[in-house]
Amino acid sequence: MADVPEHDPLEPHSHDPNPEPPSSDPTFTVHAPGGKTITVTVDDLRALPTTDVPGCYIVSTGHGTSGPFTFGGVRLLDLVKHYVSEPWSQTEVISADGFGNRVYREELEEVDPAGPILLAHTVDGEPMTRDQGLVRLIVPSEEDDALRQVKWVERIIVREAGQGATNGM
Ligand SMILES: Nc1nc2c(c(=O)[nH]1)N[C@H]1C(S)=C(S)[C@@H](COP(=O)(O)O)O[C@H]1N2
Ligand SMILES: [Mo]
Repeated sequence: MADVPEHDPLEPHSHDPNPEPPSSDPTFTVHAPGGKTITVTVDDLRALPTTDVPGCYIVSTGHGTSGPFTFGGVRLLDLVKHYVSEPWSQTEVISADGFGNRVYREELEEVDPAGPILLAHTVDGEPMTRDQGLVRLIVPSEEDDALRQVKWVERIIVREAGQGATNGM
């Protein structure tokens, strides 16, 4: 896509996982295409409809596979629909330690058989801890070294294709 850099740092790439939460605060921000920024707390997230996705694995060649887990949280599609009214076509989900993923609207609307993409706040029925990644992006279809399972989400930039980098990021 024209607005994505040739070497997109948000596409999955070989990566040494950071074991430590970069901060203790799980609050994150949503950046709408029009420039508006919304602050979202874990309580705000818990107040939205929750989806549970069973049978999720965190597959890492480096340190083995863990799971299966049942992750509970808000579908990323539901979050964007809740907070964004402008046209949009992709999101950038970025952690406080700089790790991140580009997630396209088509991936959110055409749900993979493995399950919908979530912003998880619950694991196996218990509140997720900050050490476990609160708030964590869960991409149930991903089996490539956990390169899309972004822990400690700090900001979600919602973009319309063709829109350049805005919001000062
Ligand atoms: N914020 C953040 N999320 C991340 C990473 C990271 O370095 N920072 N590493 C990824 C990688 S490469 C792996 S293997 C898993 C490790 O997740 P786990 O600690 O739940 O096993 O987190 C993924 N999510
Ligand atoms: Mo990994």
